[in-house]
Amino acid sequence: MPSDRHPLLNHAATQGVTLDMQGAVAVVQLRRPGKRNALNDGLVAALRDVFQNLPTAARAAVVYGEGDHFCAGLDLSELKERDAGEGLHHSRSWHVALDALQFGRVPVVAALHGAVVGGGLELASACHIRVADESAFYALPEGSRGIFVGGGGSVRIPKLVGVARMTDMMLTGRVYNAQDGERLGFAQYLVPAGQSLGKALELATRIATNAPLTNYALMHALPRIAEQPADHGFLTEALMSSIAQSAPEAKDRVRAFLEGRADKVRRS
Ligand code: 1HE
Repeated sequence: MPSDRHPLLNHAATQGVTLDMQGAVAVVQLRRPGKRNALNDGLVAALRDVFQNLPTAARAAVVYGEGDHFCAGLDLSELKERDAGEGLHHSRSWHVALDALQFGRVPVVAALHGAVVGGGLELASACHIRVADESAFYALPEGSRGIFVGGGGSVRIPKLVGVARMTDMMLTGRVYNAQDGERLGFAQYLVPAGQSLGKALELATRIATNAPLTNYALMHALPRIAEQPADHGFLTEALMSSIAQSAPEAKDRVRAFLEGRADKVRRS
């Protein structure tokens, strides 16, 4: 066990979220397969705690689900007794947890398989990269359950696939398969069944070798620049790029290329 492990990570494990380090990659697993990794309050709080307290050695992370499905979304058994005020705070608690993931210290790669539905799709959409295997399918059953997304999905999912497609999914119960999901932007990578975790680990291991300030800029500056008016965006970009290039690591990497010690970009 790493010496900098936060006690909350041990508590998270009792709530169904475990964290293991594989080199510089934090591997986060949802472990509630009997309920298809449906997210109850304990699990959402555990996700928040894990991403707020990643070991300092982590330079990238992977999230995946145990069993046949990534995540069945909100645990519907917790919904029935909630009044409007409690529902508001419940939704905000998801926002805090998924913000901790999206705007934390390291880029997060989701390894998707089986159901990626409802709050499961909201969780996946908070990750920086999504790798799906051929068993993955995407849906927003909230529409059929008489509710609305509450885990940030109305903000994040249209950024992946557009407002029109999300509206259609919620109005009609439309389900997208893995092939269509990759074509439309739910996932950036599609791999054979059973290989999403391996591919996600491979990508995260590569991401972990980037300069930390480059990863920080991509996680924290890029999405905010996308929300800014162009003239604000250009200024934010200039500030971020000047900070990134001033780091000693950037100087070393550029020097390595100029001295023929770094990889060239090659055709894929
Ligand atoms: C659950 C949940 C859940 C499964 N809450 N218990 N999400 C949904 O509307 C999706 C609901 N789930 C499903 O459509 C299916 O379960 C799956 C397609 C994901 C998987 O099917 P399958 O055949 O592998 O499993 P199953 O037999 O349906 O479920 C196994 C058990 O998990 C069963 O409980 P059991 O005690 O009878 O064994 C299910 O009741 C339970 N289970 N999914 C509670 N979601 C922040 S707002 C977000 C809003 C939403 O996410 S709404 C969408 C909720």
